[in-house]
Amino acid sequence: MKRLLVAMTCVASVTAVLAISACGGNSLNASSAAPKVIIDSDYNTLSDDGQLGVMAAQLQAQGSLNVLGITVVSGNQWLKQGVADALKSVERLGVEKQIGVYAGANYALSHDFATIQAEQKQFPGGDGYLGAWNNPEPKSDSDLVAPPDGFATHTKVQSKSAVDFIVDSVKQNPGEVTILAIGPLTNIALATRQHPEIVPLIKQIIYMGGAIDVPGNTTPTAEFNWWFDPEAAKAVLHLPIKQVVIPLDVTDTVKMDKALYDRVAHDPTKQTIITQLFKTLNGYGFDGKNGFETDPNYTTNIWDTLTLAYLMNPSFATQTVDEWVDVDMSFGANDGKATGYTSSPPAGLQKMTVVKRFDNPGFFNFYVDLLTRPVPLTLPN
Ligand SMILES: [Ca+2]
Repeated sequence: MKRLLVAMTCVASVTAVLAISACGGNSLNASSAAPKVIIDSDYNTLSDDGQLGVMAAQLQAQGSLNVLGITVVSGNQWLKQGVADALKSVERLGVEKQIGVYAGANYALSHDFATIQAEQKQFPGGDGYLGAWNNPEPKSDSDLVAPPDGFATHTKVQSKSAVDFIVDSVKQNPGEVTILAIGPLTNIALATRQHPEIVPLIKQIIYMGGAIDVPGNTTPTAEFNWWFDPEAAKAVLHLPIKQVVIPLDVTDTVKMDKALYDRVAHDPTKQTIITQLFKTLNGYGFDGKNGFETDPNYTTNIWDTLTLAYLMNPSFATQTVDEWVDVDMSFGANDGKATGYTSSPPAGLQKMTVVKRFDNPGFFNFYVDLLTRPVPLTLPN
């Protein structure tokens, strides 16, 4: 039934995604069947969160998706920097009047830096990536780093908080809102804690998070998003909401290599500000030295972007497991570690769909297509 509905929105198959103009055209208006989403993100200019933002805006422009707003949380970067990057992102894309940016939580519920330092000292390992905690917290706008093409010039953060926006949006669209949870889960935990009446009204949550049957990244056992705020992750995982997990188990098998990078960065017929920024920000790696432009064998995950692909077309997932998923928040060696139970789960857990493998070639076509379309977009108010 669900597949049928998706088919009617012209994104039924991988190939159909590439033939949108034949069935949807550039209608510029999200149709009533278009999924309504909140992108809850530790946003950045054009790493995986920012890439998802571009892809979602393009889907909105063709009428296939209705992005209600972007709610920002600290994670990859501090909240203030994430908000600045998100504001520029929507302005750059020309969707600043349609997609508002809402500021959320600046700190995890209880996983503070003193705890993190103690954990790192006592239980060393992992990739050393602590996201926002790797950098000083910006205290004012003068501490922010401008995107390569400058800060937003006229787009302001919404006055409503991320938590209030999530609560109000869910109440206004009961049973219709999907949350793409592509950062730490602090905003969602706070919204559902303060307004538990929204829980049965949320359609589904699709996470990028967790490392279930594979090693972690930030620590030997924990994936970054759930590690950053394990208390929030545990709270949200326990909510009786339809949930889909895109963990490291699958994102580790969907890597961008030089050939895929080149399809976005170096197609001479499709150069845009997005493809230029993609090259600037991904071609030289996180350290500005090691990336696709300097090392032909370089690879990277494109984690969050899989959540949007799954929403638009669940058949991108070629292998899934239905299991109960929990996360450790003991502030010990396994803080933020995800565990999947295929039977006999502890009390209070929800069974959810865990994606294990993806249709990589199909997904890569979807990814390249949406990242190389013309910008800026022209959308109606
Ligand atoms: Ca993210």
